[in-house]
Amino acid sequence: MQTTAEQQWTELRVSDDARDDAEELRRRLAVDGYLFFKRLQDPDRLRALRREMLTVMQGGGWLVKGTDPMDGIADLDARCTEGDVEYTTVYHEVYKLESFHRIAHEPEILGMVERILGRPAMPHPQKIARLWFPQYTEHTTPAHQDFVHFQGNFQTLTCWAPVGDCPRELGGLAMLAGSHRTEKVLDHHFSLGAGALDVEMGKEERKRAWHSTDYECGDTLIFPPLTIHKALPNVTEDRLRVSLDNRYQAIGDPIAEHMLLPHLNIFNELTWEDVYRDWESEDLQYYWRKLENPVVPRDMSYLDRGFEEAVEQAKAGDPHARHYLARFVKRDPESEQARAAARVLEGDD
Ligand SMILES: O=C(O)CCC(=O)C(=O)O
Ligand SMILES: [Fe+2]
Repeated sequence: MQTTAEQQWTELRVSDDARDDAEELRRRLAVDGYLFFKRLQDPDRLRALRREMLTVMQGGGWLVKGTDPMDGIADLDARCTEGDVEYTTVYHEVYKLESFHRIAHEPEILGMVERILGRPAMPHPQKIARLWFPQYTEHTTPAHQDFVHFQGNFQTLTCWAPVGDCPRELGGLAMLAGSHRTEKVLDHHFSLGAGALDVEMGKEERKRAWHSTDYECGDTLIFPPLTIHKALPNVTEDRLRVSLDNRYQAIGDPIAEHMLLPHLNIFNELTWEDVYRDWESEDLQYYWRKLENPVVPRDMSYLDRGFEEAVEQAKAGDPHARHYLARFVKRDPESEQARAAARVLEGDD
């Protein structure tokens, strides 16, 4: 058992010994609710991507001027997170990198997913990076099940990997081992942290142990959409945490419509055309259009309920809820939710 000021956790179980054994991989996934591999992905390729991503972030003013982008030394005055206009602006520049999309298609990761699923698979078009500032811990990703965000089907797998080393203080992912065994989507509630939804843990969940590790570049976690997980807080003095969490599904299974769009495009309508503008090759552009996956509508009820809770909490003066609502107003003042948020923040409601 490892202890930091805020967390207690057990080391993640490493499944390197079972890499080629599909049956054993599925058995472990059924027990633990995750699979963890050391250096499943090529660390050099991830380091090259790290340089590219952080160079864009430096250009966007997120890193201390004159520092090596590889060090990821954040300018604390630039702190922002998902939902903030300032975050989307720089994030979407990172999002245009061809290499950031391509890395999700490498055989080392896609092959592993196919072995686990036992079917041909594809990465979701919506790739995701997390660019998490230090000294900003109230925005840490709370405990949740991915299904509330990504939906589609229950076989989808999330693959989380840091882009660079990610020791505990940088705030890597922690898994609630075995928590997928509840076999249902649990209630989630408003939280300020990334994703804005915090799972309501039942008696069974509270008995379970958190598993995490000091991640090294290339290490990869794979888990299904009901496993509860969260990020540890980035308690470093000045380092950005950079990670990928891409999703994979068997070809032919349903996919939720928003997973066909660029991540966070609801905030500024970034299109695939925008993303592809400077790409050198076309093979990964619109690749999913050649594959048959039934598209199902996005279920907004989880986030809508969180919004309603934030409204109630903001009325009672909760600073996190007020901060959350203020983002809606800043982002798109004419939207229905922004108007409701403004009324609450101005005290007219
Ligand atoms: O990296 C994070 O903070 C959150 C990632 C996450 O929740 C996921 O990979 O599903
Ligand atoms: Fe997640």
